[in-house]
Amino acid sequence: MAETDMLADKIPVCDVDPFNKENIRDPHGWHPKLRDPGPLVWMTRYEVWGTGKYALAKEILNDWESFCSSAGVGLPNFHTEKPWRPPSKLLEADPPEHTPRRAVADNVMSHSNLRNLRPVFSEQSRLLVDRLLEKGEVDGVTDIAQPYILKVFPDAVGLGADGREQLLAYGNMVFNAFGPLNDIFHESMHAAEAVTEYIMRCCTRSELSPGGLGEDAFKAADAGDITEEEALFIVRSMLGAGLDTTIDAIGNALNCFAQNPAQWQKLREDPSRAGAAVEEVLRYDSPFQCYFRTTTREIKLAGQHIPAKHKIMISVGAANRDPDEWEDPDTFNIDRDASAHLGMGFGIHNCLGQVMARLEMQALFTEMANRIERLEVTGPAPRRLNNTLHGFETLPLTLHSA
Ligand code: OVM
Repeated sequence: MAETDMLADKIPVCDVDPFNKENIRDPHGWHPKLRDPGPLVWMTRYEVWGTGKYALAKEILNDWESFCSSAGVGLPNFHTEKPWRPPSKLLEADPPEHTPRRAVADNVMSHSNLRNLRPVFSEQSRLLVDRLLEKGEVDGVTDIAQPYILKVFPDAVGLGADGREQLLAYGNMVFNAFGPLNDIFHESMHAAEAVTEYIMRCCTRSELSPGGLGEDAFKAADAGDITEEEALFIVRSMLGAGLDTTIDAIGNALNCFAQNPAQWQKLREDPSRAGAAVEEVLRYDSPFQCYFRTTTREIKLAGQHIPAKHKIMISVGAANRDPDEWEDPDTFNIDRDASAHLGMGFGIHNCLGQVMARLEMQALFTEMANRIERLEVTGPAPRRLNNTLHGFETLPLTLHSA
């Protein structure tokens, strides 16, 4: 950008660093500085565009021809920077290549293909709550969210029991790599080689147990719908996207309910509200806070002329609390219809695992609501330091049995 354009005061700017530790810990604290100057702002720290407005975020996500994913959906621009791993064939791809892969992955992760998992998740939730109530004093991340997801999700995909903790290290790397190459990113890449080797092994056909979702992806390759390599990458996408996201969502949900006891009581009175409650958590405290698109051509957007190959940061965390879209956006209220939130994206790249994620969370919160009278945060709950995920490192809780 020519500096004179900026000085002309025509382009609203935001000089916040979304990826410094303070702003990562408290994204809602700086979001007004993203939303208020204008729908589309120039982010001086990284020289990218940005939006925290709901309507504009949706418009961008809906127009994959103008705003592509193949240049990466993080801050690194694949036009000029080498991706840290072979790009995802789903997330970091555009039509037409994206289309058949996504169709297969959608089938694998569809309601009908996952229908047998609901009772499995309910049973695992029951066993987990048994253990939690025996202890009473627990950690929402390390005793609830992590063990639950590390059990049910890899089981569903068909992974072996050994080495699963490496899935967390991998997720941490993947979601850090959507941000800048800062200290947070570098620290998470510490064990990259061993973790990547584990992940790639998990994605091979022979490692995946029969009857799992991983095998389903390879069946589609057998049927000729996608290539063998594409099937492997679909499994890799599941392993990158399927753990940290839901773990952070569960931790955020537990915190929301602990801080808002009246909302927990509402859920207890009618556990069938678990579905609506999950949507409100995803709106109010979105786990995947921000990602990017890249312009494919020169384009006029929100009154600004944007050259081709420019990055635009889309802060769904900010959009999900945009006062132009939501009434009392900073209030956590499970009675509202939050279903139009952008916490699971929008458009052709919207969350592939959304059926699974909802089943997991609804099963857990239904079981907890039936058996837990009250939850209380009993100590410091440090936020997790990740460039794009918003969750807790730990969340000490007292659970009061019903
Ligand atoms: C992928 C991938 C990894 C992480 C997240 C994600 C939110 C996708 O490898 O396709 O979507």
